[in-house]
Amino acid sequence: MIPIITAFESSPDEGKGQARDMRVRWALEEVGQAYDVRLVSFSEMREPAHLALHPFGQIPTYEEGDLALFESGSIVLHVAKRRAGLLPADANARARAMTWMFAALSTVEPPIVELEVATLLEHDETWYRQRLPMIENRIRDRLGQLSAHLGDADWLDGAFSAGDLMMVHVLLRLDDTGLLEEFPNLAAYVARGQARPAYKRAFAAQLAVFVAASKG
Ligand code: GTB
Repeated sequence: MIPIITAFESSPDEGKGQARDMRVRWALEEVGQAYDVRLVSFSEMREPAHLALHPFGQIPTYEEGDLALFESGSIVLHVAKRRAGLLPADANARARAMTWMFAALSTVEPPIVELEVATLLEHDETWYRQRLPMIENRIRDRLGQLSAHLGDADWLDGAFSAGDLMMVHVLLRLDDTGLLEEFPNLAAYVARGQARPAYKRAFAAQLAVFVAASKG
């Protein structure tokens, strides 16, 4: 059965692959699982049919037979458990790969999202200029710790895993901030992720949606 995911009909990231369907597409490509995409508009995301799949009215969702999932982390984990390619066979290494997925989502991503929200929605506030460096420093702290862990290794824990996929996609959200470039080994790590054929296929697929939408 071919799973169906949802993605923005017209992504605000303008095809940069930063919306969270990208990590699901990438995971599906890594394991060689074909998939279909249902594009949704912002108004459709608030309608009962979509809310039945995603209680918070967001993308991505994942449907496969009678299984419906939301949350990109849960979806990537499901995909990684179903097919070989994203989780090691050794039980301890597998648990560590999952730990890195959680680290990406619950330790590294939150201050990055905070920066995006501040930049997009709070830039006219009087306190914005004071708050910005505080958020950036919280991100720097995490990047410094991650950089120290990675050292000169290619991936976070042995072979490329779902943990790296999630971490690379989270770090990509720092595009245009200059923060990643302060940590050359992390910038190289992200570039290694982007060089993977599965990443390129996923990126091209989401870009094609944006290009088609722009042509109207
Ligand atoms: N925790 C959930 C997950 O990991 O799946 C969060 C899902 C989520 O934030 N979805 C966003 C969404 O549906 C899209 S990805 N937002 C619409 C809404 O809440 O109404 C977040 C995102 C959006 C836009 C950009 N961008 O423009 O660069 C990047 C990332």
